[in-house]
Amino acid sequence: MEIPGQQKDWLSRLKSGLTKTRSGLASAFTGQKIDEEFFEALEERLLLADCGLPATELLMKKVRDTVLEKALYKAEDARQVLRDAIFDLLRPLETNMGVDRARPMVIMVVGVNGAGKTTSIGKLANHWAEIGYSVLLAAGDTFRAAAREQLDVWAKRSNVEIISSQGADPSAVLFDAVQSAVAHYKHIVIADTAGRLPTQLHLMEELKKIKKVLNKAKPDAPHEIVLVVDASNGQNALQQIKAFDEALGLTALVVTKLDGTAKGGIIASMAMSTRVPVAFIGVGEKMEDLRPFKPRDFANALVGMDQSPQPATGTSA
Ligand SMILES: Nc1nc2c(ncn2[C@@H]2O[C@H](COP(=O)(O)OP(=O)(O)OP(=O)(O)O)[C@@H](O)[C@H]2O)c(=O)[nH]1
Ligand SMILES: [Mg+2]
Repeated sequence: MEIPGQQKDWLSRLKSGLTKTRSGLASAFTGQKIDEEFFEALEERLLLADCGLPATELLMKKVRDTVLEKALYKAEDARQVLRDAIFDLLRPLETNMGVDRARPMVIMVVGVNGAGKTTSIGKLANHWAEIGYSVLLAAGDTFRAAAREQLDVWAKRSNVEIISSQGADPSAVLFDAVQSAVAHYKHIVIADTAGRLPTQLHLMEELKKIKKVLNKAKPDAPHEIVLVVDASNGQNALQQIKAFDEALGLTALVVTKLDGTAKGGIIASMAMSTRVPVAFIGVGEKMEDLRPFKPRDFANALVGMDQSPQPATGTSA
């Protein structure tokens, strides 16, 4: 349950997190009127925000068509049209990671080095623990001592349990963690894994093995296979999604570091190129900076509007 104050706080965090991307886009709206120059500037800004060509073309067509259809002439009106078009585009990416559908719910987290896996796991553990779930963290990044320590800090901060073992095979640690969670009737297990590039084939094989082993520990696990992607990787993030999805069959994405980049349009690119939904987005390093992805709020924050999109704008065809 979301309490109104929290929601308001999150909206302002989201807005401030997306400042870099928004100010890039906003410069297209500085003129007064809609003319060819405006359309060209907007197209350029969408591309610079890393929306990618297919999404940019789709958004531009919707903006142009609606402007014509409604005989709009003020650049400011086009802002709302763009917002609605972005909302329509992002809507299919929304998902609800219901953590009540299994007990324990087993979530495997993967991604390239430094994407924000461990931090995001810490934030999620804290979020779920706060609302009353028992969470067990499983340190599947067994080779680096610092990696285990980092997860340990998050576990302590949120007062949740952690299972780790130095130098052990990651599959073995994660197997034990799931077994322990079953035995102790925990709600959620989150399995951290070491960062890796999709081109490191032996490490991708290791992830396939981990997936199999989790399934051995509990026949319907893993319930979620989550790829964490850093938004500032831009178009490269799309390659990561494709490669990890082919290897593992992803169920959801976490898109981090939207605050550190002017490339927040990358989520629009994702909408054109993947079927994997975005469960959470990260807009900062604080505990509260990771929250479920809501296309409506995201579209508003991206173009700098506060109100909700109106459904009858002619952009949903
Ligand atoms: N600004 C910002 N920084 C973030 C966000 N998410 C994670 N970070 C930072 O990104 C850095 C790397 O995060 P980690 O969680 O260690 O990344 P990782 O994927 O576990 O890294 P490896 O285990 O080394 O592969 C840390 O400094 C985090 O604080 C975010 O949404 N915004
Ligand atoms: Mg890590």
